[in-house]
Amino acid sequence: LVVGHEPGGPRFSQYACQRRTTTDNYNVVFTDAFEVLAECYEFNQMDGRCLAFRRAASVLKSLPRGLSSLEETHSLPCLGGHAKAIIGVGSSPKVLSDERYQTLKLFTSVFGVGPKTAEKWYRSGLRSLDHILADQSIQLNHMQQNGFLHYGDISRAVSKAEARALTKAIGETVQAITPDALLALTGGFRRGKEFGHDVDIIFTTLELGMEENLLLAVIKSLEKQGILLYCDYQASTFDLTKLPTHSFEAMDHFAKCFLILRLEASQVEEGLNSPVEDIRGWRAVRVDLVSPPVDRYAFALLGWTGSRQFERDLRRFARKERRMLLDNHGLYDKTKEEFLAAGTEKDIFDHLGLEYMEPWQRNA
Ligand code: TTP
Ligand code: MN
Ligand code: MN
Ligand code: MN
Repeated sequence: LVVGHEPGGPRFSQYACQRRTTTDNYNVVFTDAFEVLAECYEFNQMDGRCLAFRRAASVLKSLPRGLSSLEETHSLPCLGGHAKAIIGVGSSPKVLSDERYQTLKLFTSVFGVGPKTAEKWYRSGLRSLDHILADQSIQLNHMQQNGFLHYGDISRAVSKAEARALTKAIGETVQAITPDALLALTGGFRRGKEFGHDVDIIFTTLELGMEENLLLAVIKSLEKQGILLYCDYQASTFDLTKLPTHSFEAMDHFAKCFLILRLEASQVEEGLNSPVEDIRGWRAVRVDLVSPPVDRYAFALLGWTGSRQFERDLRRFARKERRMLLDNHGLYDKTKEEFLAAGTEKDIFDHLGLEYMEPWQRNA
């Protein structure tokens, strides 16, 4: 592998936002191994190591071909000794067969179950989903109840055709409420992924301040259409005077909802992604809707398009290289002591002095 330098920037920057990363991953064996380890460190709350392996995976995802020798890793950033050892041996991580890892992975696969709850259940000796459902002492919250209720459907991947059908349905619902709206399919599908775990859609009103009402009206309409299986609505806590947050992991403050929707097989040209559900005639799908004020639309769209690693590095790049603070709400220049406005994602890249990356190049 020849590590060259493209004009206009380093090909292998330490920042994911300076590497063009498509969905073609030629090092999936290694990146899978790294991501398993990252997840394992996450379960053990070892955030530094977790991030190190996520970064290492992200670098390999940006390579134009598969690694064929350990020497090739020497010119790459973000690959620590541990990561190189794994590439050298080429073995899959031992934690894969670890009972704790497997159980925490299983528990967190339920919608509404995070690492903390999974850990608590694991410590009390529970090892399977049936154990949890049979345990009278466990109080599941509404979200978790629905996670279990629709587990089979929502643990199966959502196809691009299914995402398109849902975008059409939501688009028509929005249109019926207000013809003046902006709407986009975001998340992994905007990055060109063939499959995802949910469908992320962003929309807003052209009239500033009406966006939250639009989201509430959409939810009401979905309920009326009989396709709303579950809704966790989070009202806006957006405060336009606040500086962008330092922590990436925190959720943004826009009005949003985490839904489970009913998708009819007849809505999807290619049919549903699963034979069983196709015979039944419908499936449940996880859908996220977010409705930012129109003047923040570009920031929110950039933030919700991901990938998570791409977003983390955009923020880190802004902070470390530009003395700027970026999050889903805005961009603040600490030197000029002012917010920088943006009407498009391109404006944000321009403010940061970064070459524009298309959504399909953000699969870091
Ligand atoms: P996800 O839907 O979790 O991830 P994804 O679409 O990249 O992949 P998948 O196919 O597994 O669904 O999140 C999409 C983006 O949304 C991600 O970059 C993080 C961002 N996001 C926010 O910025 N704020 C939020 O409150 C939430 C819930 C997500
Ligand atoms: Mn998604
Ligand atoms: Mn995801
Ligand atoms: Mn999502």
